[in-house]
Amino acid sequence: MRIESVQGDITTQGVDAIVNAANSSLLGGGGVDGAIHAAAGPELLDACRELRRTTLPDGLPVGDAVATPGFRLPARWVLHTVGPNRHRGQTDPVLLASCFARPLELAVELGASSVAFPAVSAGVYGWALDDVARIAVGTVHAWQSSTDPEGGVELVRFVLFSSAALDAFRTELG
Ligand code: AR6
Repeated sequence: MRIESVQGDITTQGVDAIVNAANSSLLGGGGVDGAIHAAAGPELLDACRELRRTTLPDGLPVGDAVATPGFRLPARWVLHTVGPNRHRGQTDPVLLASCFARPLELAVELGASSVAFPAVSAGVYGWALDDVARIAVGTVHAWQSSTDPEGGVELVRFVLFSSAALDAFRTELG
């Protein structure tokens, strides 16, 4: 499995699945969530509303993930996850690690072989970029060494909006 980092906009990535840094409501927001909904079109909000109506009436728990189609995005799937919000005292790194592990598990279930992640929780949810980079890269490395190298996810790409975020991830990736 290849792990890489690039600076850019996750909505334009030609990968099988992109990860959304959503909130528990799944009904949209600002940041990367707003950009993904804008690019995917209104069908994405409809799909999220349907999840709330059916399997997730109480919303998506912090650290979990759920898939929808990508609709008008180049990516076939959106894997919505909910990062811990430091401003609400959610400081457990295990919760943030889960935001990188759960989408990879979903990707395997869906047959998605390339996955792009943003810096989940590094924006509105207030985690330091260095902490997010360390936890994200550590989680993907651990996941890589615990899974079958044949088949499954072949590419993980961290897509960072700022050069500061790119630097933080590049430092961790070595
Ligand atoms: N592509 C890649 N990265 C982006 C993009 C983009 N188009 N836009 C922003 N980022 P945030 P969070 C970066 O705030 O901290 C929403 O309102 C951004 O610079 O999007 O998990 C949700 O609905 C930052 O480094 O997510 C939730 O309520 C990173 O993505 C809440 O924000 C994450 O910033 C989630 O907060």
